Amino acid sequence: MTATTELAIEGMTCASCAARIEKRLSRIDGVEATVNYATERARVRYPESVTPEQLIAAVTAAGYTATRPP
Ligand code: 9UX
Repeated sequence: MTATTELAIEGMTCASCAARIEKRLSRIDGVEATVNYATERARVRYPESVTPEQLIAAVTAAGYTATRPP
């Protein structure tokens, strides 16, 4: 089973930032991510073995801020 979540991303200053975050998230096994620079949102599919906190940590490690909108 997989779940999807949306993350609000802060700190992107060019379109390549979105690609960098996608790559970083995709390094987690089973994760697929699309980051929209214009809307500052990431749409992420992740397996049961992964928690949303891990997704947020990966974005943080890349130098950006991620929060889960309510
Ligand atoms: Mo654009 Mo983002 O040069 O870290 S890739 S600012």
